[in-house]
Formats: sequence, C-alpha cells, structure tokens
Amino acid sequence: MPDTLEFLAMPNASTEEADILILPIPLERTVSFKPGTAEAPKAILETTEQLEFYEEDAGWSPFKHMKLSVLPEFADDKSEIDADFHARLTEHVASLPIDNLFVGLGGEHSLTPALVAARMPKPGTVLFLDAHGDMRTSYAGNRYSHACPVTRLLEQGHKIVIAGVRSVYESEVDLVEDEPRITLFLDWDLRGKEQWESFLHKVNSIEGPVYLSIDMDVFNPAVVPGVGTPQPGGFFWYQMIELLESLFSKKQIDLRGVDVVEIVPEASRVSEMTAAKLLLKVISFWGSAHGFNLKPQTGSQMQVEYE
Ligand SMILES: [Mn+2]
Repeated sequence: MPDTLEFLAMPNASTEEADILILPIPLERTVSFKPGTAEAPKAILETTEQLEFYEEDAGWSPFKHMKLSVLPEFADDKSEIDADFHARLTEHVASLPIDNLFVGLGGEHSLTPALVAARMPKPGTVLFLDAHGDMRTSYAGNRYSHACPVTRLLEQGHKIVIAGVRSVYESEVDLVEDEPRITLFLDWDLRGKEQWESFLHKVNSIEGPVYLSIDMDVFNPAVVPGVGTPQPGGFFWYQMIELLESLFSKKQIDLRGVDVVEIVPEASRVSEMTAAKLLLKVISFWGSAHGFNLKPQTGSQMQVEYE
C-alpha cells in the first residue's frame, strides 16, 4: 500500500466535497535522458509541508476557504501497453467530479492528452508551457512518448498555445507553419518587453475552455535544475507569476485542469519546492478568481493545528 499523500499536511477532504483535486501520476515509461520522474509526485507533496498557508500574491489563506484532496496515486501497471494505460487514466479522471480545480501531478509529459481528453472532451485551448516542441508524431516508435503530447492534443481537436520553447526538431517547425491551430512563442521571442506583453495579452484573451499544462523544464535550469530533459534559457519565477496573473484575470475563466510534469527530484530539493509553490499559486489564483475568498472559512486548514 502506498502511503497516503497530503498537501501542506492537511487531511484529505472527500472527493465529492473537495474544491481542489490533486491526482499523483508517477508515470515513467518513455523518459529519454535523466530518469526519476516517477518519484516526483511524492517528493513534491512532501515538500508542500514547507509552504506557508498564506499566499502572498493574492493576499489570502486559500485553504481557510477551500477544501483539498490528494487522491490515491494513479499507479502504473507495467504489464499494461501504453494505449491501455492512457485509456484507463482518461476513464479514471472522467469519473471524478468536475466542479473543482483538477491538478494532475506527474510523472512524464505523455500523461497530458489522457487528462485533457477527460476534462475537456470538446475542443478548447491548451496552454502548453515547455522547453521542447513536444510535437513529434511518434518518438522512438512510440506515439505515447513524452515527445509527442501536442500531436495527440491536435488529434483531439484542440488549439494549442505553446510558450517557452527553445528546442525543436525540423518537422516540428514545419508543423507550426502548416497548422493554424498552433500558436508558438519561442523562448527567445519572449525576451523583449513588447513581445512578453503581447504573449500575456494572448494568454488573457484565450476564449472558451482552457487547460494548462506546465512542463517544469519551461523554467530556466537555475530555477528548476531537476527535470528529465533540461535546456538552457527559459522562464524565471516572476515570469511564471505574471503569466498566471494574466490567465486568472480573464473574465469567467473556464479552466478545466492543470498538470505539472517532468520534475526529477534532486538533492537540493529546489525543484520540488518550486513545483510545490507553483501548485500553491495556481490553487490560490484559481480560488481567488472564483470568489472563494468571500466564502465561509470551512476549508481544510481549519482542521489542522498550527502556530
Ligand atoms: Mn514536455
């Protein structure tokens, strides 16, 4: 039996009652460089114990007002072929209540299309943050590789806004040119102030249902050294905060889900802490955008002793 995982050492609410559902998915099948992402969900959740309950950017304590549940991890069954694993993941996530913030905690990036299929069955927009294009049709003969999720998402009918990319393959460049549903912001192109502002405007003006996929390699390796396939360049912390502020200041945001993927735990634990804090920011901004700060203080934090 795996240990029960918690967020900020709070007791898990029931699945039906939870305002936030976190699903740990220790998937590691197709990593191509540094192994270890299967250990990430547990390492990140353990690190959340070091967070404060107060979230300083939105200026409130989200868990006073919201209930959270870390679901039992979605274990990999290595005897299962990739297609069956991903179908089972979609089926599992589709069976969960939908009136909440859903967070998939990976694990490798190949899990995203299965989560999107469950949470956004009709065409919407995936905001896809990544150092790599992830647009290959297949990689090393595998359609379910972590190098391919964008292609799978296009097959589901979604538009994709990709940002932070600084490593692409020639066929991926061709695909971006031919595929009007992809909007690509190369990392280099976001360095100018005007370009950055225009990217934030794009994020703020996405219409309809949206899903946010965060490959932690989108960050500069100085911020997040522990990822499976690091790349120089990339986002710094406050860029990510600005991006989240743009996304969550949209009027009536219809966010269907979020995933945080590709962390490989490392000795300094800086990467796990950055992922943990990023989860707190997403939860806080989402709750604030939905007016939970005005709701009664019956959240998960009220059940724990602290100070
Ligand atoms: Mn990726």
